[in-house]
Amino acid sequence: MHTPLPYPGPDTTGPTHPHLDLLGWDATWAAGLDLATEPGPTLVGRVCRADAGACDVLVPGPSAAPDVVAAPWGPAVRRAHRADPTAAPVAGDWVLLTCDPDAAVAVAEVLPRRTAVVRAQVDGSSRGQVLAANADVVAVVEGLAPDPDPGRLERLLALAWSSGAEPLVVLTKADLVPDAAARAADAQTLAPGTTVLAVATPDAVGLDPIRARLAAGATIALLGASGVGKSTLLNALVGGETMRTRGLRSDGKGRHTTVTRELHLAPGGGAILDTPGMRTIGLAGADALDDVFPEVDALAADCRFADCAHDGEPGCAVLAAVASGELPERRLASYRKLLREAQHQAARTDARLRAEMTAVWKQRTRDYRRRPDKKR
Ligand SMILES: Nc1nc2c(ncn2[C@@H]2O[C@H](COP(=O)(O)OP(=O)(O)O)[C@@H](O)[C@H]2O)c(=O)[nH]1
Ligand SMILES: [Mg+2]
Ligand SMILES: [Zn+2]
Repeated sequence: MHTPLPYPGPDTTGPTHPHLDLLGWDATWAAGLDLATEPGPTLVGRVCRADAGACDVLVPGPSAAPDVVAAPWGPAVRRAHRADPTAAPVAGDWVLLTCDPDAAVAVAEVLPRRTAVVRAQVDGSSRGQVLAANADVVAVVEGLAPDPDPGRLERLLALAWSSGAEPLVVLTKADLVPDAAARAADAQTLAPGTTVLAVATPDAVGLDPIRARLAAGATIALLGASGVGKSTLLNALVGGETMRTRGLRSDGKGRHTTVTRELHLAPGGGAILDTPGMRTIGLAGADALDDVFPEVDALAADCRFADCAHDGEPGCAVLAAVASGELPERRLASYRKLLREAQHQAARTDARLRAEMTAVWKQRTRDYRRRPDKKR
């Protein structure tokens, strides 16, 4: 019996596709993927909501409004996830859907991520958790009232820098303090090299630079504690109500209207990735700390010992800068705290990698013993 193709899909073989562009697709993505060589009917889509074992995927619709397809993980994705939990599709991921007429729609492949916001797992596992995929900008959101939390800002900035995306600091609730500009300048000292914006979201003050990035097609991930104003900002940027999408069930039968949940399309282009406000956000690696603390990194070049931990060693230029007042003591303490934490996490990851290598060698030894020529 012939089952109709669940989602027919437009021709996406060109360098870019206008309807895919609305989801954030660009020439670079297109260059990395030759749909003509993909086996079977394949459709490109972008994950807007992720569950264990399945996800909602935005796919180009016949009009500008995208369709959303509920798609379970295909066998290759399930295998990849077993080997590495971070391989599971998350909001922002670009995926290939198989829409074979004889089979249900499924996620065949997650395209390699351009950027990923990864936090260390709270359960102490050595694997990270991907909070957002393929953001062009990671906005660290912090409120101006109550006062911004410097340590939290630095921690989230480290996540933003290590994601590979462009970091941005957005200070909300500028309308609640008399001296927003001065406070933004203070916050700038916590984020050297990063653009810091002060916004009053309900008054739409200060949003233009963010809107400009969206209009240029950027995907912006919002990262911040609960209560800092992420949802308010999201609603202001997507116009209160997120773009309506046409719902399409994976069996192709039913159709219902639904609203995207984690990836929100801005009406004028671009997308916003909402992340849950988490109580604990552990660093998955130390690689970004030099970006978050560039002045500490620069001072460290003058320490007598190349591996100086700035912990009382003789000839330490960093401690000298603290003593002279050039480097705030809080800043060094924060750097060292994040460094210790990241090194601890790195040691756990190394232990896992060593265990995995041991398993690989054991398997190779078994395979070797089973080789036919060994039996002769
Ligand atoms: N005055 C003012 N209030 C804000 C601003 N942004 C958010 N809020 C308020 O802060 C509270 C928490 O905001 P919400 O968006 O829910 O924070 P989320 O937990 O990060 O999503 C709400 O009562 C908002 O109305 C702002 O720029 N100015
Ligand atoms: Mg919220
Ligand atoms: Zn030192």
